[in-house]
Formats: sequence, structure tokens, C-alpha cells
Amino acid sequence: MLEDSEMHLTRRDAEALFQEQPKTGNPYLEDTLLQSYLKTHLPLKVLEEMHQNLERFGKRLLNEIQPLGWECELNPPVFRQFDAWGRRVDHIHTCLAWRRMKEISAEEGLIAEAYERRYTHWSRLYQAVKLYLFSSSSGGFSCPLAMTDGAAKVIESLGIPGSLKNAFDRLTSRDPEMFWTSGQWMTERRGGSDVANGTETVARKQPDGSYRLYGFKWFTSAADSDMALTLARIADAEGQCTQGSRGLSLFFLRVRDEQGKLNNIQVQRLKDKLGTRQMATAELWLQGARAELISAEGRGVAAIANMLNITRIHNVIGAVAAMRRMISLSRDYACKRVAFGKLLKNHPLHVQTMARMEVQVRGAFLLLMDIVRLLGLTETNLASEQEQLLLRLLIPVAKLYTGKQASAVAIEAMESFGGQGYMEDTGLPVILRDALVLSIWEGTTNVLSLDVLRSLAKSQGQVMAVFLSTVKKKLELASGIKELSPAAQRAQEAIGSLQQFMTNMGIGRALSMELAARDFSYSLARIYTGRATREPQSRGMGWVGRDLKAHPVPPCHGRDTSHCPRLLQPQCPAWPWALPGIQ
Ligand code: UCC
Ligand code: FAD
Repeated sequence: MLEDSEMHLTRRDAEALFQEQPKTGNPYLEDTLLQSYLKTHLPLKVLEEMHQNLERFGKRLLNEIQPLGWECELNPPVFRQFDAWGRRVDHIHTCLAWRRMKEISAEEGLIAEAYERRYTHWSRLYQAVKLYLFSSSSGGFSCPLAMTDGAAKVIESLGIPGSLKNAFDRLTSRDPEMFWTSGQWMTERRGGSDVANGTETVARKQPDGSYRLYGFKWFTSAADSDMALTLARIADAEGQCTQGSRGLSLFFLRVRDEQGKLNNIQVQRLKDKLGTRQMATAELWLQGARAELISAEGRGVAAIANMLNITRIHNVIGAVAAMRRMISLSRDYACKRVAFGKLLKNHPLHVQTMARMEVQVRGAFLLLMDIVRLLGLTETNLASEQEQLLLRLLIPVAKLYTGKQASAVAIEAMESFGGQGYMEDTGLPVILRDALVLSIWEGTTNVLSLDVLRSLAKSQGQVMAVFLSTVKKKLELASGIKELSPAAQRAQEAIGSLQQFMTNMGIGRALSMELAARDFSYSLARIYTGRATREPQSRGMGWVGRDLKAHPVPPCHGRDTSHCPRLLQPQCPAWPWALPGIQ
């Protein structure tokens, strides 16, 4: 039996044993890979300006934006269909923090930066870096930003017609009072992947040349947005529509008028989602919504593809950001949490688990940087035809691969916090839930694998030649570096297998490739990512690598590397293909 005084002592001791919360600092300053990438690639003057701004932005993220993001999570949108007197109002109420995110997005030029082009072709990369830093603190606001960027891109690619000038100026504004966000309404009940056969919405021409849209949009995210781009079929004088892809045209519409009244749109309900709960995703009835035709008739899918390619890049940004956030927190936790008498960071097996995640995020990050670099070149007319083809191929490849990576890494990272990782109020489950959608929206993994085939077919094999020569050039560089040459050799072997596979399948015949599309796309992602991670400047493993060096590395197990810590190091012949994770 314990004495009373002893009981008190025991309880006091126990109360002092709080688990220490994982914390991160300025996300820009803590991201050594990002900083080293910028240092290696940017001209000095651009780098200096960006560095200053990013350091400031990082501070703002930490002190102002992260708390707002959490507010958004705690206060999801609320839908009120009727007012107290029974009148239909269809009001989507968003919280103050969400609305503040919109203002901050304008102030920080999160869309404007890409269109002002003050750093010429580096502007896209700079925008992507800011979005990457913003993403996991944004309380879901990176979703409307993706669609806003996509809409601006479509309008720009149409030459900014006079009727859309106001919209373009607002989408790309730095003035919070002016700034608009956009929705992207493509999905209907009959099909979100098969848009060509799933779209039932009809557009009826009005005497003044405008159109009225009638139909039902099944998923419309950020339904509080100011405008949207959407697809519909134009009815002829007899009310008939062309079916399939050739019947689809692209329309611009305002969601509400100046008084805030909905544009003949009824909100059926808000979706009850697993994640992205900070953001309103609605089902909408279009009941004569006034809209403007902005593509050539029947060219709706091709026109909205400009939007898709931008939003898919944003998806990659979101995936890399989610992985980075989880790993940063996990890393900090490993420096605080003790198990079996020592900090987690001193358990080699724990460090190995973290290093494997680190390799995934580093590869994904470098792939992302390469894509936005190519996009910047394309947008400033500096890209060669080969670079444009490569960009077209890499967008679906990166979207489909990093979407899956993000889910796998988020799950693994959650486990690295033990039971705490599963606790709602740590904020960790939010990151996992939000990551899970990354492989569904903006085109599922299979549909994007088929898009990879589309891009191959369209270029009649040219794009594969560009892909292979780009990778081979980098590998030649790596082969000259002693510690990288075994890995470069492995990459060469992977390319050899890929080429053999293409010869056997007959790459031109898309149909015979359908079954292989997903595995083929994964191979492209791994090979291209392996190429990037072999860049000499990005070899180091940072904290994880340093820590690993403190531990003896057992002899290499050759190709059966599933338990070999040596495979965490670039000099291992199996690195990183043997990494577990994405199947
Ligand atoms: O999910 C959505 C929003 C979520 C919220 C935003 C989050 C952003 C990220 C945030 C991060 C935190 S919006 C809905 C997204 N829906 C999709 O992605 C649809 C998935 N389905 C597809 O992608 C299909 O492959 C379709 C719809 C594109 C297939 O359409 P078609 O009409 O059957 O395909 P076609 O006939 O092959 O293509 C028609 C034309 C062709 O051009 P032409 O006629 O000149 O030969 C294609 O080459 O469109 C062209 N095209 C493209 N061009 C099709 N896809 C592309 C492309 N990706 N790039 C360039
Ligand atoms: P389906 O097309 O029915 O797909 C079901 C399964 O079949 C998938 O696994 C798919 O990969 C597979 N599949 C389909 N076709 C093929 C094929 N040819 N070969 C092999 N496999 C195939 N949409 C918008 O337009 N705007 C939005 O704002 C929006 N926001 C969203 C927000 C959230 C949170 C979510 C979850 C979805 C949102 N969507 C939005 C919809 C999203 O884009 C679609 O759900 C997605 O494109 C898939 O379409 P679907 O749901 O019709 O699935």
C-alpha cells in the first residue's frame, strides 16, 4: 500500500511526463533540398531576391498562415439551403480563416507570380516553390488556387479575349479586393473519367449570343468560387446535341452576380467527404445559368486540357508538400521521443524507415522542379519542341506517381509517431486524409496512365526518344562520378528493359499497351526520378544520411535488398529502385 505522500509524488511525476509535441520552424529555411536546388539552378540575382522573399514568406507561414489553416480544419463550410422564412438561399458559409486565405493568396501573388513573369522563365518555378511551401499550411486553400491557375492558363492560351479580360485580371490579381478564384466543373453523375460520354449538360444559345446551361454537376470543389469553367453540349435549333467528345464545348460563367445572387444555379448539397473537409465540394443544378462559350464548338476537351495540365501540376505540388510536412514532423519527433532507453533517431531501423521516406520525397521534389522548369520555358517561348513534348509526357507521369507516393508516405509517417499519429487532435490524420484524394481527383491513376499513352500516340513515338535521350544524358554525367556509377549502371539496365518492353509491345499500337499502361507509367516515373536524384548536387541525405553514417552498415545483400540499410545510400547498386512503397 502506498502512503498518501508517496501517491502524490507518483502522480506529480507522471503529470510531468508529457510527450513533447513535434514542431517545425520556418519551412523554407528548414528545407535544405529546396535551398540547394535553388542555389544550383537559379541565376544569382534571381536567387538573392527569391531567397529574401521566401525567408519572409516562411516566417509568415509559421506565424500567421499555419494557425489559420488549422482554423479552416476546425470550421468546415456550412450549407444553409433556406432562410428562417422558408426562402431558398443556398448559402455556403465559409469561416473567416478561409476567407483570409483568399486575401493572403492575392497578397503573396500565389497566382499572379506565374503570369507577371518578372523572373522570365523562372517565374513558374518560383510560383511553384511558394505554393509548395503554402500547401500544407493552407487549410485546403491550395485546391481553389489550383483551379484558379488553370482557369487563368486557359484564358491566357485563348489570347485573353476582351470579354474575359476582367476575369483574367482578377484571377491574376495581387489585390485581395479584386482577386477571384475559379471552379472547374467537369464531373457529372454518368462519368468523371469518361467526360466525353458522361456530360449531359446542355447549352442553349440566347439571342444576344450568350448561352444558358442546363444540367447537373456532381462534384464542384471550392463552390464558393467567383467563376467556373465548365463543359456542355450545344443544342441545335431542333434541340439536338452531338454526343461524345466532339459534342463538348467549354464555357465560362460567373457563379453569382454583383449582388451575390446565384446565376440560376441551385446547390443540391455539400459532399460528405473523407478529407479536404475545409473546402466546400457541392452538387450543383444548373437551371439556365448564363454562360459564355470560350472554345471552338466541339473543342471543349482540348481547351480544358490546358486547365487539367496546370491543376495536375498543382496536384504534384500538393503531394510533395504533404510528404515533406509529414517527414519534417516525424524527424523532429524522432529527436524527442525516447523508446528502449534512447531517442528514436538513435534506432537504426527507425532511421532506415525515415530515410526511405526521405528518398521518396526527394525524388518527387526533383521531378516537380523539372516539370515547373519546363513549364516556365514553354510559357516564355524558350522551350524546344522536344522540351514541350517531354513536359506533356511528364505531367500525367508525375501526377499519377506522386499521388500514390503521397498516400504511402503519409501512412508510413503516421506510424512513425506511434499511437499519437492516429490521434485526430495532433493534426496528423488531416494530412493523411487530404493526401488520399490526390490519386483520385484530376484524373485517377489508371486514367492518367492512359493519358501517358495518349501523349505517346500523339507524338508518334517522338516523346519516348526525347525521354530516353534526356535520361541518358544525365546518366552519362553520373557514370563519371565514382560513387554514383553503380547506380547509374542500374538505371541503364532499367532503360534497357523499358526499351525491350517497347519493342516487344509495339509502342505505336496503343490498344496493345492498355493493360501495361500503369506499370509502364510507373517505370517512366521511377527512371526519370532516378535520373534527377542522381544529379551530383542532390546526392546528400542531409540529417538522415549524417545520422546513418554513425551506424555501421552491414555488407551489401546484392539485389535482395529489402532489409539492407546500405540501400539508403546512393552508392548502393539497388538505390532507389528497390525501395518499397509504390506498387
Ligand atoms: O477533379 C477535379 C478538381 C479537383 C479539385 C482540384 C484540385 C487540384 C489539386 C490541388 C492540390 C492540393 S476536376 C475534374 C478532373 N477530371 C479529370 O481529370 C478527367 C479525367 N479524364 C481524362 O483526363 C480523360 O482522359 C479525358 C476527359 C481528357 C478524355 O477525353 P476524350 O474527349 O475522350 O479524349 P480525346 O478524344 O482523346 O481528347 C480530346 C482532345 C485531343 O486533342 P485533339 O482532338 O487535338 O487530338 C487530346 O489530345 O483533347 C486532347 N487532350 C489533351 N491535350 C486530352 N487530354 C489532354 C491533356 N492532358 N493534355 C493535352
Ligand atoms: P470513375 O470514372 O467511375 O472511375 C472509377 C474507377 O474506374 C477508377 O478506379 C478509375 O481509375 C477506373 N477507370 C475508369 N475508366 C477507366 C479506364 N478506361 N481504364 C481503366 N480504369 C478506368 N470533379 C470536377 O469536375 N470538379 C471538381 O471540383 C471536383 N472536385 C472533387 C473533389 C473531391 C474531394 C473528389 C473526391 C472528386 C472531385 N471531382 C471533381 C471528381 C473527380 O475528378 C472524379 O471523381 C474523378 O475524375 C473520377 O471520376 P469518377 O468519380 O466518375 O470515377
